[in-house]
Amino acid sequence: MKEQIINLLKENENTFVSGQKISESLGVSRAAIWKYMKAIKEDGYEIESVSRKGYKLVSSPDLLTFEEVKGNLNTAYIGRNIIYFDSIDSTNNKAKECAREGAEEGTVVIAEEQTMGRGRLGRNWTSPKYKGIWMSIILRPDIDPINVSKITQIGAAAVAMATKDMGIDAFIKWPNDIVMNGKKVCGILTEMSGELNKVNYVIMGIGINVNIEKEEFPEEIKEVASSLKIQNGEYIKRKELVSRVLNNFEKLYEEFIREENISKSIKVCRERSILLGKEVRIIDRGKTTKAKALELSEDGKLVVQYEDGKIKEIISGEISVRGMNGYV
Ligand code: BTX
Repeated sequence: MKEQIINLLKENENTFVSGQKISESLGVSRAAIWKYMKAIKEDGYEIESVSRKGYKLVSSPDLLTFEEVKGNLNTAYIGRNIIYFDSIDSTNNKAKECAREGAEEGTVVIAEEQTMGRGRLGRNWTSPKYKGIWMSIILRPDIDPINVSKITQIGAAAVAMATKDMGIDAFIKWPNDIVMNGKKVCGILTEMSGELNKVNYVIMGIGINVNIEKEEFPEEIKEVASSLKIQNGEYIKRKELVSRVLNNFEKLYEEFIREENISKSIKVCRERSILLGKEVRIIDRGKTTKAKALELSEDGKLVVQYEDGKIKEIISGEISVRGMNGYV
């Protein structure tokens, strides 16, 4: 009911909606409306109430509910169903559960905070409350499982485009991080369930450090992690960024599904790449080798040249790539 009241107030922005109208439209008593209004205000909505005039929505909080995100959303199916949590262990875990129960393609699980956010290979992902975007998109592509890792590149391109649209200059560290000034501001964790030649579902988890302050990062990641706010110097509206990521993602994902290529995503990944043209260290099962990052292939592999002149295509997930003097 809270959502319905918020929607009604939003439809009548800048005007008063009488208690009677709300009561008639939604079939609730005036007393119940009063209670809901109290709860809605506690969620951070600013509502003016004047006797005999009713209620007027003055401002909405930067929450990541569907009601807040949909304002800028222009997708057909990505993010049209948002499953929202104030707090959860991991949105990827929850998304898997929803996918197993049949959630449709494009469903997004989003949380204001993760208590056990996950990175790759069992690492953890710091996800403080109201400070970032912690979300997972459920996808059901009819593709060969070998191509699933391309979805990470699509996600990275979507985030890079979305930040660029908001005037933020972020770069992609192949294959799954977004960086600014050598520090990680976003990570992507793509997981799948499938058989040898069939994908059941894919969960693409995106974690973006939006308004985290420097002192809010745990000591052990202070050197490698940063946020868009720290880098850009300004508070960023998370709900706007979420909708932009989803809008861009749907366009790029559609190309992948319909045309079976990821040219548009690769173009963005190349333009925004932080590795191409640079000397890098390649870490493969504990062994570090120096190489130069030459190119990103059309199907998203990193082409590198080793010091002995040999050229190799690296598949994401196989190895780690680092800059010569640190993380980038
Ligand atoms: P990754 O394995 O590449 O990065 C994890 C590593 O990054 C950690 O070991 C730590 O050093 C560092 N780190 C941890 N938290 C942060 C942070 N907030 N910012 C920068 N660096 C950090 C990257 O894995 C993939 C992360 C995906 C996170 C999303 S959030 C929504 C979804 N749900 C979920 O549980 N995971 C994904």
